[in-house]
Amino acid sequence: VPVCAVQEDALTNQKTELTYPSMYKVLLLNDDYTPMDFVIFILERYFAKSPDEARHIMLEVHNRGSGVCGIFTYEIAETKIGQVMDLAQQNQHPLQCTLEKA
Ligand code: TYC
Repeated sequence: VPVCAVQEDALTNQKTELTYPSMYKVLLLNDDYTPMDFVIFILERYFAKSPDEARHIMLEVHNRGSGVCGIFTYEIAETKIGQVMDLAQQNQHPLQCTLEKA
């Protein structure tokens, strides 16, 4: 794992290697029922995509089965997945969002 800093204890001279956090891709999965405009809205609201970027990613998911919304640390990825799944469920869309180690 790549080291981002070495921490040295002033009294014992004990060195600790601090490593970068693992990163995770958040993926949207295609289905036959979720409206395209809803997926575009999700990408704008939770992943800060421009309208053009959001449409591009949505079409990639629609045509290829999945697409990357962003790359985050584990906790942020899980939070965003929860937000997406909650809004999809509230609107009774079967949209699926998942994560994959980057
Ligand atoms: N396939 C959906 C439709 O034709 C659109 C869609 C795109 C659904 C992306 C989910 O993650 C998704 N309405």
